Amino acid sequence: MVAPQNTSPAARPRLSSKSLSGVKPGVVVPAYDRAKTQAGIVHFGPGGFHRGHQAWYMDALLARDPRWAICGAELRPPGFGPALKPQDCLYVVAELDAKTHFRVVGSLKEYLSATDEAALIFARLVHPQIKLVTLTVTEKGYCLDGSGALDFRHPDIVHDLADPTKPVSAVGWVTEGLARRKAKGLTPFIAMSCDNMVANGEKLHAAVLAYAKARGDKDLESWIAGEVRFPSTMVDSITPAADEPLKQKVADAVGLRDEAPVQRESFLQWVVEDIIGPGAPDVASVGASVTSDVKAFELAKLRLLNGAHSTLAYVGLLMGYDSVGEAMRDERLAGFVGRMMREDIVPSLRKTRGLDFESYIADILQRFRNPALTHKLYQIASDGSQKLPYRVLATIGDALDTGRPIDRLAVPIAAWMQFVAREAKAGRTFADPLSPSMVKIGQECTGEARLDVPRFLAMTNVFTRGVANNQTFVATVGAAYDRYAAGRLLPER
Ligand code: CS2
Repeated sequence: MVAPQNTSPAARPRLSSKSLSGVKPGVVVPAYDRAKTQAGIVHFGPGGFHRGHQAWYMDALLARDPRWAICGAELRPPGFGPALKPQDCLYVVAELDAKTHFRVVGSLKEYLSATDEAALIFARLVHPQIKLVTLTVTEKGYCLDGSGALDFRHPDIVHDLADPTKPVSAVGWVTEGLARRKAKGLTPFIAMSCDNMVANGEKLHAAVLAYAKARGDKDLESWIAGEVRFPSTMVDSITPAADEPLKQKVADAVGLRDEAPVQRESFLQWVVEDIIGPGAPDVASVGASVTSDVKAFELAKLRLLNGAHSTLAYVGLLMGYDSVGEAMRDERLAGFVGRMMREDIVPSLRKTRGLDFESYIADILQRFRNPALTHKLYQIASDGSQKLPYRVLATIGDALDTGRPIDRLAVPIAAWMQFVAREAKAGRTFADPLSPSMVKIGQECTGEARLDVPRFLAMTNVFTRGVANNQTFVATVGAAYDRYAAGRLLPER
């Protein structure tokens, strides 16, 4: 009797430049000679989202322009370094959707650690071939306060201002990189945020300028103000964190073991502000949209898709669901989210060419129902204190300013508060930079809105004073909070 073949990933050869020719038929591999590519981009935060999104676009572009390989710079090592380096930074993107595709991406040329390889990262930042510096460091990675300005009390910024030549923050790295290019008489690189924040380019620009000013370097400050471009972007592709079942799926489909695969839906969108201009990679030639009106796309995506995601996360977890797909199978919850998008969020958005709200909403809800992807609600629930201001509270602010009802919009906020209370009382902490204060507030919760809600509203980095002191807001969130305690979170309609 023939022994069954051991198909566990461990039994497969490891993905690398050497083993690449051994991939199974149908698996797409880089359509260029990686040895002939040059790094033209330094990317801070080369995590799963970046490797399934921007690195994918660059992988396509490298087939016709070898100048746009990526040097990955990890600010929170080790990250994926230990998994990717033995694979020559090759990895598989699994597109899991109505159709399934597997592609080996080769655009990530290296993966450098900001703690052990800082000198190498600086050498790249001052290399004339490096034209673009991009970032996916999450909302918290910009060290901004509740108003969106650089937070000079943030420990990373305090650290960096004490010695700007040894930065730990993204703003510190970008500014020091620019300072060293200026000192060498080089043209600046373009600095481009690819994170889920409204006006992410303007925010990075303002943060870097404020930081340069605080360094007391007037010349650098005016050079940055005059010479450096900070285009805004909108980025979109649902990318659940990788897990062991994914590694097995990839090993079966590709025939090689990948310790750092990426899974995502087939939907992919990148909208880039047209100030990116000359000297930048031709991203439009590989499917990105370059436009002067990024803001309308950012607002729509952050409020409709990410706002709905955060609502499903907190309400879904409180209702005992584990994933987006599971929560969407609850027709009451899915119906509620659809109504909130159409009736409460769309009125806060600005129309623009190429964006039809009704079909956009229908597509988003369809994407949430993708049976091929398991997107954990806990993953989306992380960093709530950083995400809710852009995703829900800004929409509430607009509704309050224009007298529109906020009954539905208040639900994700009340759900977040109830989620914090539940988790804290269960002795759990939060994947959130404000976890210590959230745990304290959560543990003190009584279950009564009149006592608990004011404690949350005192979080000035989350709630603007305008919203926190608005009686309609306080009363409506309070009503939703107490409704949950009475066992019914969703409003009648
Ligand atoms: C999600 C996003 O984890 C989250 O907060 O809402 O990562 C979302 O999947 C992406 O923004 C989709 O483009």
